[in-house]
Amino acid sequence: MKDGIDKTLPSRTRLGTRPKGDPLLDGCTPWPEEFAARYREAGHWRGETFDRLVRAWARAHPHRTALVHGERRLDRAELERSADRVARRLAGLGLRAGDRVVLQLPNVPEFFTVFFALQRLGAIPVLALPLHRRSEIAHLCRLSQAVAYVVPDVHQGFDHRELAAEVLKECPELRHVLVAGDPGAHLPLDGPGTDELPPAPDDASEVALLLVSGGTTGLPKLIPRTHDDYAYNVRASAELCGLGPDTVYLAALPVAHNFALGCPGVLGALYAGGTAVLTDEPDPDAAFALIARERVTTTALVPPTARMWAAATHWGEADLSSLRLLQVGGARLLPEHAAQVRAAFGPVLQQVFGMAEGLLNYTEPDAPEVVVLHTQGRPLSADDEIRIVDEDDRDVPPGTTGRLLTRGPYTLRGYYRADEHNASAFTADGHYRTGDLVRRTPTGHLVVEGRVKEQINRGGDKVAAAEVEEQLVQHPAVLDTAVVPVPDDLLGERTCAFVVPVPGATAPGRNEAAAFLRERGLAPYKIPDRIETLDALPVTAVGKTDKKALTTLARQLSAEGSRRTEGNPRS
Ligand code: OOB
Repeated sequence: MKDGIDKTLPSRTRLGTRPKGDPLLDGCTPWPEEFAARYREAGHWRGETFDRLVRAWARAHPHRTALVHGERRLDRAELERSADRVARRLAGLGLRAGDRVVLQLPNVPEFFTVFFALQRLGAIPVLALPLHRRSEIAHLCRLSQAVAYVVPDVHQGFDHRELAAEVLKECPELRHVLVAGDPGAHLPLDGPGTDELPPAPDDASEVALLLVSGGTTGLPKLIPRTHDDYAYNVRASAELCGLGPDTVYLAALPVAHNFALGCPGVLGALYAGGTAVLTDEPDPDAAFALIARERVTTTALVPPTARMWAAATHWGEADLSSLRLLQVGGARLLPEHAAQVRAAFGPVLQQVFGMAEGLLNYTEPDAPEVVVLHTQGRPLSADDEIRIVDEDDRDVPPGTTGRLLTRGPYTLRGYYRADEHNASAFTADGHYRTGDLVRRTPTGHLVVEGRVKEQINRGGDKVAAAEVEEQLVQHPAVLDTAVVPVPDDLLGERTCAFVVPVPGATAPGRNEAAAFLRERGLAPYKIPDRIETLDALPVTAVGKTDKKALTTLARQLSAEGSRRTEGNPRS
């Protein structure tokens, strides 16, 4: 062993130290060696693997509470033991280092026991969101060639075992479905395993997890995150946010999402020696009771939930005095809404502008009020490189709005197995094109002004227009379609689909379109909120669908719709 790298282990998932031309987890793009060396020298990349981390946490404070869920409490030693048990179970089923496993669990302790079990084996979790359905899951299984899929039994009224049965039919490489809870026709997560585990892989430059991108094209993309880069993401976030042993982090957003997982999230709380409380009920009644009971210090919300919480402080009597940091991100928080949240909770508000692809921006916990209300924060790392450019990739003058490009020690260099998409999603010198329109203030804080990517941000849930269009056009009565955002008071945006019917046919209405898309297995938040019928889609001078014109039209129709509703409250 040299530099913590066990040369006897398969090297196919190593990143960063790879000799030229040696494919890692095939389909990943390593950081060029000069960058990897710089990030190590700077102390960002420390060779920590998540398996070593969970063991170190258990050794340092075995009886400190790691996870709380309802009445269940797991201390750090129990977390490590449960992860080992699941690792032996998975190894007994034949899982090996480098295998991919689609992990679709809600905010329950099993998410982390499975996550760390996979880290123990060097297998790679693909973090599906709880609301993903057949369309997304089958795609993620195929793309990652997953050998196993881990689900809850029933979650929020939805039977994931039935979903898994459908996915199994579509994905021949999927060998096992494991259920946390009543397994039905599948395998229980708790079950017999092997006695002996192989040595844990120890190369931190390997891929530790695959995150799902919000997407802009037809199907979701996967984002490889290495141990080195993600551990840095978590550690630097925890430091900036002032987390420590007294931190009690409430995960009210899905922990499969980067924000609640690692920014600093549950992993940051554990890293700092604190505790994470898991819940799937972000509504103020349930969450406020949990905050009071567990003396929660830190949590992360999307803007619509933050506004609901702020409104609820006016009539609730819960004791929220333990709260020291309220992170809001995932979608634009308007200054007036930021002011409402700050007025309701005090100077604990932090804006976070982040992405699963990497780059994170935070307003500092001690930032002046004007910065917290009016900006989306400053890049986390001194080595985050930011460029703000025009459509020809030329830098815009300081303070001007432009397209945000970035590269750095925790920002991907390429999506997983997506060569063609990568050619346009990155510049030749490795900057990721975020698709966001930003400007930079003299203090270096970014203000998000809009975006150029064809994505609708439904209160933090990302909807790729192209993905919905590709599904909707399969409807027998739909000739053509285009999906655009419409402004919404609560969610910021909702989706509007324009449809052109096949000649002689009647275009589907909203209910029929929704039923059709559900039947095709699309996640519920991607189902269009409005459907409008047109004879033809407007086109630009070069013959492309004119999304700008459609966005304006959708805005007008929705404003007219709400005026009509105001005039006739029963309509
Ligand atoms: C977070 O990650 P994703 O991958 O779901 O979405 C990233 C995109 C950004 O490119 C941007 O378009 C939008 O979401 N976004 C914001 C924002 N935060 C994210 N737009 C305006 N204001 C903000 N504060 O959403 C995410 C990941 C880690 C931490 C926080 C959010």
